[in-house]
Amino acid sequence: MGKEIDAHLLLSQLSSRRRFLRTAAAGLAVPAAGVALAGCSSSAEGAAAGAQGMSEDAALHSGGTMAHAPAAASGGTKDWREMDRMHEAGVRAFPASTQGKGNQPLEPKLVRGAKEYELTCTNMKWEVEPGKWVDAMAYNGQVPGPLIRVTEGDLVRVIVHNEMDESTAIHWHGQDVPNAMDGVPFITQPPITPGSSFTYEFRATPFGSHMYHSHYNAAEQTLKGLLGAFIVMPRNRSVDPAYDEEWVMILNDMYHGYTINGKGFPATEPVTIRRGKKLRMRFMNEGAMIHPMHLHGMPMEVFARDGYPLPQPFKCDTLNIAPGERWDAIIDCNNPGVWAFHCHILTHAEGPHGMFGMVTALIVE
Ligand SMILES: [Cu+2]
Repeated sequence: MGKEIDAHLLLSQLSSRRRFLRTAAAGLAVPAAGVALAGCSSSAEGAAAGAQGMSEDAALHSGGTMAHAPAAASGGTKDWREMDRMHEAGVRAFPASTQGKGNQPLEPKLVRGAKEYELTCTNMKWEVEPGKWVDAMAYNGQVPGPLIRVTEGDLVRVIVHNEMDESTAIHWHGQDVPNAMDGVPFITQPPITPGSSFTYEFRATPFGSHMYHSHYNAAEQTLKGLLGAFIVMPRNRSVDPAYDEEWVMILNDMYHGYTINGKGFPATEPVTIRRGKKLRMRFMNEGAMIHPMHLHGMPMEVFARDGYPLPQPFKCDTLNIAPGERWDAIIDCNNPGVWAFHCHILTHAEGPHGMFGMVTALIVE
């Protein structure tokens, strides 16, 4: 079942851009996207901030986290036609292609009864939006790092090679590991120094949506990309609600702007799903700020927090995800269309120049 879901997810990810473009070419999706995505604009704020006279280039390529924030008007004349043009250009560019893709499933080797993985940490440049390259720190050249998926009770071995110019260590966030495997330098292990390696080994428990990330200079290392999803499938699959596809949505902020799975809008990736299917969301926040994720058009039924099933699932349309938290939800995809899916701290999502950062779309066909 896990394999099926993997293949499904991968397929949907690979084909979503193609399908989006195809329907757009047929003249179907673009008006729908325009309508759906325009629904979250805040024109008054935008107009006020538009008067700052920031150049389009500065707006599209600013990596700064606050560069898009609506600020007090500093004089000048707003040009609503120009604002409309920039808003439209952003939506038309979506989903924009960029180099590099994070969160790719990593296959283990079976070695001495363990699922063995290798992660290599490097400094690199990462294209977070079209043409915008940022300094990143990455596992296996991906931001977020590769997705590791195991089954509850599996013996997991991860060999970490540090090819960066500073030390590091990995914390297995949400896993009940032996103390020595917890990944906190000078508390549970020596740092993994430049050029050296360290091997983590533990049994995967508990099940659920978990994460791994640097616990050394983390405010820089994790926020620059040393993070990833660590998903533990339950041995008894009936503990999960039924679902057809899943969407791992990793949030990050600061150095790379506001990102979903390592990319900012319009380079974020939509998910396309058939009407009537159930989509499982695995939200993870690896950033330094809270991000209330808001889906248009359909509610989410939240059933687990930090991997632990809730005593009572609840419905919402905006789910606040704090740093370190994971939330699991089911979306009953019963409302066709292109639906904006974005952080509702609006300074993380939309400004006078249009949408940016933590914005993507759920496309129900
Ligand atoms: Cu946010």
